[in-house]
Amino acid sequence: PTAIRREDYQAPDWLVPEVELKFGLDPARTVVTARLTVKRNGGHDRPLELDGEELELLSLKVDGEKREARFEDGRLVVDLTGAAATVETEVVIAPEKNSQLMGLYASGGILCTQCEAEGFRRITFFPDRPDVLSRYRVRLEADKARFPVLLANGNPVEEGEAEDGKHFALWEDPFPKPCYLFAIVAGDLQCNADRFTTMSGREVELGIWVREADLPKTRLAMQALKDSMAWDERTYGREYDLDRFNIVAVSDFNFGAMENKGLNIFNTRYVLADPETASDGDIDAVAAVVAHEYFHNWSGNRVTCRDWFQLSLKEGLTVFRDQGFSEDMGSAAVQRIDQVRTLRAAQFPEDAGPLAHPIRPDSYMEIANFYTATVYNKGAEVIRMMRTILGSEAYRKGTDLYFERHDGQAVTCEDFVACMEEASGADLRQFRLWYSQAGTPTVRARLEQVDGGATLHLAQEVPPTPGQPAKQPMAIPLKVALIGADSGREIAGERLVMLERAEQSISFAGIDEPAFLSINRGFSAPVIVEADRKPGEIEALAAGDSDSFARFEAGQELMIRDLLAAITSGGPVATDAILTAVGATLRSQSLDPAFKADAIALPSESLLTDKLDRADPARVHAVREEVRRAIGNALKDDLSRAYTQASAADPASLSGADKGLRRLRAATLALLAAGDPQFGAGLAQRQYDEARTMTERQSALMVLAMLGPDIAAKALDDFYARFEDDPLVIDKWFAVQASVPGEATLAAVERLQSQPAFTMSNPNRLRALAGSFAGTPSAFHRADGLGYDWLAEVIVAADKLNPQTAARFVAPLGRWRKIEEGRAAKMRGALQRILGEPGLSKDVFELASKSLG
Ligand code: B3K
Ligand code: ZN
Repeated sequence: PTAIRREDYQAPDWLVPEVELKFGLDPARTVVTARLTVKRNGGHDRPLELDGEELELLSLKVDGEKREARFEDGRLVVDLTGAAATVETEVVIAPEKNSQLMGLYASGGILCTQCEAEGFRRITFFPDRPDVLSRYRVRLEADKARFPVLLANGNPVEEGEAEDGKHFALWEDPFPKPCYLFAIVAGDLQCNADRFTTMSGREVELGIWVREADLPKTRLAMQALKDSMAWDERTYGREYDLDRFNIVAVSDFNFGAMENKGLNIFNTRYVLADPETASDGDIDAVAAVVAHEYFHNWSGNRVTCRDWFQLSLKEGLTVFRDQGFSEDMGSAAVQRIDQVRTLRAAQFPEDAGPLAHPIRPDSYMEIANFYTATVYNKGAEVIRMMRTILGSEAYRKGTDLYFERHDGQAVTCEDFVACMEEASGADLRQFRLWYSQAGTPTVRARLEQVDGGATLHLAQEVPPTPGQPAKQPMAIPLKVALIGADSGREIAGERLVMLERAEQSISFAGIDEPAFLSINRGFSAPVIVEADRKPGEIEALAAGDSDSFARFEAGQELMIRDLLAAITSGGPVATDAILTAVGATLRSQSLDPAFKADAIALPSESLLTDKLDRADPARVHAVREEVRRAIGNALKDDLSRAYTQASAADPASLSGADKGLRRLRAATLALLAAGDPQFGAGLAQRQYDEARTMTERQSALMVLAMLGPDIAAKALDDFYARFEDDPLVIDKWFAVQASVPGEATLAAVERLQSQPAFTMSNPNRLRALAGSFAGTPSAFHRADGLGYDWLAEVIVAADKLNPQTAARFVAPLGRWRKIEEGRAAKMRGALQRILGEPGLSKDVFELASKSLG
């Protein structure tokens, strides 16, 4: 496979202003008739070239005349003489055979589509690129009994009976859109119907379409949808634009959800939720994804991407928008901790490894591989930094200008930054490096104090990444405050420091007491800060930084310091500082429970591994466990008290306060069990038996599973029996067992794999097993390398069915540079074996070959 490069972009040769599609829907054999009005774009004499994949062409007509088809490099080439033409094709596709879940496919008796990024070419011949915008008129015809509901983008215009027990529906979408936003659905679905009145007083009919039995589980998603619509009006001045907004949930889906114009299609996982079957985390994720997809209506659909290198234009911005929504609906401080945790868990390793790429990549073999934490989450951080630098008001002026100027267009990241500059008057020339340079910058900080003043010395370094050996200094916005070492008060209030050179010093006047440095407050920039710390400084900040995010960070820094020291020295851990900090957090009267839960959690094994040079995963696990045990033992009373207090959470309430209590209860239970397994087992079993919510039940089940298979057996059996008919909960049953630390997990995973309930063709189920296993370092990194072999086999087998989902499991094997040489060699061996497989997809080939590097 060859690489496609950003710098090779050329405007489309032909535009397609109008599209008329007719679907004769049948799972085995669907006939798609397409009538494209095409217009020559510019003065050239090149033919029209249409993408197509796995299509059986029945006929081709140009301006009503039959034509012989000609293919070049898999594309249908149509010679045209004039400036415009009508091109008609008739093709056959087989949705029920479509295991890739791209294009038109069947999921549990429902026919649905997924077109982003390049799935539309699996439905009909078309210039499948985001800068070709068309108006669609779509006629669906299908058996009425099997497919009573027929949905497409836009507004319904006609429906009626057809021959042989069939019926039809005609839909029109007045907004020109790229074909990746096209969608249809046919199935036996029921609707949770509601309405929303927009800020200009228009009525919008809302529908969430699911199988009848799932209707009661759509209430939370509907509430999230209405909240999102109101929030986007309030916060960004964005109003919904069609008479209908539909969401459909399907069980087989490659990722979370898809923002098709007026017809979002969701993984059931991000729609169906109630407190008995979904944890608080799941419920929050439903709201965040509903919001995210809804927000795309402006950031992505009304203004779309010129080419796929610009993906972060819509994804970074939309993640930033959904983060803002979650911050406003819940606790902003806790949300920020979660966002940063996700960034560090998923994006920092990507940026430090063989798959590192800028948020606006320069090349790809398979675009599906670039729906990454870098494009999404680092992309969101880049938008956040612009808001920090410009201020909220100028930022809003910038987005207003962007939406107004580019409405109906397919544009670039550069167009967005230009709007920000124009609306604010700021100069973002250097800031643009965030779009082009990969790698997480490291900022070194040292606070120097000499009589009456303090100087902050900063230095930055951006590491080399594949294809980018040398980097320029970035523009890094750092929120900084000085905290009095004795008073604990802010002696220099928070200010924004712009670090723009490789080295820079900033002075603070009137500082006449010893000061501690609170830096990158609120995580103002996605960087790694390495600060020179004075004795007692980090402990003091962990106990009392006035910025709650910085306080959390200081606690983490303290834990990381002591854990890494023990891991590298080979000796026991000095746990005093950790115990003091965790104890103080648990006993605090002022901290809120959700924050406490975050603050007492130890940094993950992966995060510790990332900070080491060639780590031994077994050693990392052992040291971390030793500390968990020490906390559980030494702070048993504090933990028990917090556990009991947290048990007062109202099971019927989804308020931030109650969710926070449940979070603290789970965190304290896990530590109590680490300290005293027998006591923990009893406590967890009781919590399981008495559980009223999935949050309580799942956290208890996880603790039991970690205590050993015998201890967990009863609860695991009960869990399965209780939720047998609920696939999303059975996913948890798989995930819990595949997430148990230790080398014995592989055998459990192999047993789970041969369970009748296991299937590789359902991405949620496969992720529950393989994703959980690969995400559990002490299970995955067995010294004998069998964990790698298992994953490699899964990747190869899954690739034959569904390349996109298979490719998602390659990255864990690519982290070999971080792991001690013995295991690293086995990880490389597994990658090599994958690459030796005949008929590998582009998706897996690209990631496996880059991972070997
Ligand atoms: N835009 C889709 C992602 C499509 C992924 C294609 N491989 C969902 C989202 O980000 O909202
Ligand atoms: Zn998105």
